[in-house]
Amino acid sequence: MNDKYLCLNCWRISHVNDLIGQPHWREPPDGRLGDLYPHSFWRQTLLGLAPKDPYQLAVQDDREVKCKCGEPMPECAKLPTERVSAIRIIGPKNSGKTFFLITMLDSFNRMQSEEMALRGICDTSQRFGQISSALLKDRRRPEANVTGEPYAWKIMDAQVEQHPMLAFHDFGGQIWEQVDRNIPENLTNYLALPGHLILVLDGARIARDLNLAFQDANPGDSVDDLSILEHITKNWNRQDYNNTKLALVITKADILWEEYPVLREACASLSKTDEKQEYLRQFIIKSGRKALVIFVEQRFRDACIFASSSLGFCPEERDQFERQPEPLGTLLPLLWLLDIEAPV
Ligand SMILES: Nc1nc2c(ncn2[C@@H]2O[C@H](COP(=O)(O)OP(=O)(O)O)[C@@H](O)[C@H]2O)c(=O)[nH]1
Ligand SMILES: [Mg+2]
Ligand SMILES: [Zn+2]
Repeated sequence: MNDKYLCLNCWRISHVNDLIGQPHWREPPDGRLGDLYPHSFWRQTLLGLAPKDPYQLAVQDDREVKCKCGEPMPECAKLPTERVSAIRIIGPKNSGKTFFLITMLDSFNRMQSEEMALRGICDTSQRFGQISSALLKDRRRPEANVTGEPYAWKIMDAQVEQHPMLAFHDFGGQIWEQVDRNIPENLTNYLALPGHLILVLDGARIARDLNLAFQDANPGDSVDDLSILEHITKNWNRQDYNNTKLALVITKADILWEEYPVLREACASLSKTDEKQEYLRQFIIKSGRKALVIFVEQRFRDACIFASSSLGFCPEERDQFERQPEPLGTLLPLLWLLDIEAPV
């Protein structure tokens, strides 16, 4: 049994054997020898009833099944495949990660595909449903959680067995400002998961960098996109880069597409043609991110630039958005990372 489990508390992936503690030997009141063996031993040998799954056996024997971090490992945390990889979304504070994820998943669920579905790991769907409906139903900004919440989904596909899972930890953006100090273990583990990356580039910040005045930008931000990427890849070797595709996603494209109509086109369809990619590349360079572009092109197995607007419009500064979000371009990066052709 090679089963692996994902701990949503610390983002560690563990082999089932590493989760199971020592048995509690049950000393029976009358000291019968038979009871010194775990229940499953007798069930298995005498009755042939016990399941062979080590997790099940451990539960039957009243053994603790827990992660190295100390949290109990629920059975729902079992991963579907042996070779685990995870797509992660990263980016600075306020860059639009949460909105992007909400609308990406919504678009995925609406996709006209009979074969594919997302399944939240453990209580992900329940928890994520709350922030998701805040935006999609109530048209409000979901409450930001300071400690950050972990979410993970399995990508189920009738055709392909080995899809990566989708993993997201909504870390508060401040975390990047202290990257050289103590990084919490869960962040370290999250960043060390094998798999592809979505790096979110804040369209509002790009607008500011291009001197298009925009109120929503956060002038206080000090951490740039490249620093985040450098931090994540600090201990990577050639092989790690070779295994990783990077989607660079310009969020909040609605702020930019009046001045730069190509960004609207980029939201609508995969701009994998050389010409469109070159335009987007030059656009990012023009915004002052040349070093980032060179870093990405030099190292990653494959990189592609995308634009997206989670809302589909530029909202007025209000508590409740004036319209229902009409996301554009939020699904394309995921389909590209999964090597799936976008449905036309
Ligand atoms: N114009 C526009 N603003 C957006 C869009 N997505 C997010 N925002 C704004 O950016 C803010 C931060 O987004 P959020 O997803 O919470 O950022 P996070 O900190 O990276 O998770 C939101 O409160 C919105 O005001 C978008 O598609 N268009
Ligand atoms: Mg967020
Ligand atoms: Zn753990």
